[in-house]
Amino acid sequence: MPSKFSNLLALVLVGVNWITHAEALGITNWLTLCEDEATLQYLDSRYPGHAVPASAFLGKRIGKGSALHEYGTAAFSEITCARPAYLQVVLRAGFNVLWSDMDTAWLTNFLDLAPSSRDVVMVDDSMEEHEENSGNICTGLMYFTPTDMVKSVLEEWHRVCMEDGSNDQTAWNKIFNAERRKKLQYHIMTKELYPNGHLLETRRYSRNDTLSAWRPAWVHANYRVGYHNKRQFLIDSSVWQGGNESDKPSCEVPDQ
Ligand SMILES: [Mn+2]
Repeated sequence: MPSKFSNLLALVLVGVNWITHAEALGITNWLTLCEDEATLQYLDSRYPGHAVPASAFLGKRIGKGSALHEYGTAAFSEITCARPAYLQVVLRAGFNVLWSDMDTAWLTNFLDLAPSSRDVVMVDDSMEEHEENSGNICTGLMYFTPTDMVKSVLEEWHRVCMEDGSNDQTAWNKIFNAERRKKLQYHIMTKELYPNGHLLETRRYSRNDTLSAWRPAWVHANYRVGYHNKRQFLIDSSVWQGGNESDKPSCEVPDQ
């Protein structure tokens, strides 16, 4: 039976799946943020120049050990609340920044579809028919422009996330729904193009189903936890290009 740690390391194959799809779309200007040493080494050896340790963004190590990946733990909160801090580094340097979870497969380049000249472009994570009404933004895909408004929102996002001990998505929706919605220039992508993982499952989506008129721009393996569940969902959706079990990291790098 594979160890728990081995299954955590195997999540890197879900990341490899994302990278394979992005490269197939001709996207080259991506960085993957690595929150543990084993993942960093594995991805750096295969995609030199693209793998960056989280500490390079934050100036310190955060979290420790396998608790990093366990939803609901304090270490997970620390990691998930770090997201606005990562984004701030890029925005302060004057660049637009697009965040994508790696438990996704891009079938179209988001930047070919997203409107420009918005503070933020987002996707919805609800089962509501109209994405504008849900109040449940998915923080797994967000595109920011470095405006003063955005920088101040991200500061608030980080503070509220840490204060509430919640996760990045709960904190984002709390501030977005409360007040920011009125001030931000935002756009929410249509659910037909950016459905969540639950909706995909409900519709039994498969990319190989040539009879289906439905052509989502991404597949997001959310609404399920862990390597095996996410990988199986991506296989069922006919978008798995993350390689075989035997490709997963074999050496376990202990935490410093
Ligand atoms: Mn995700």
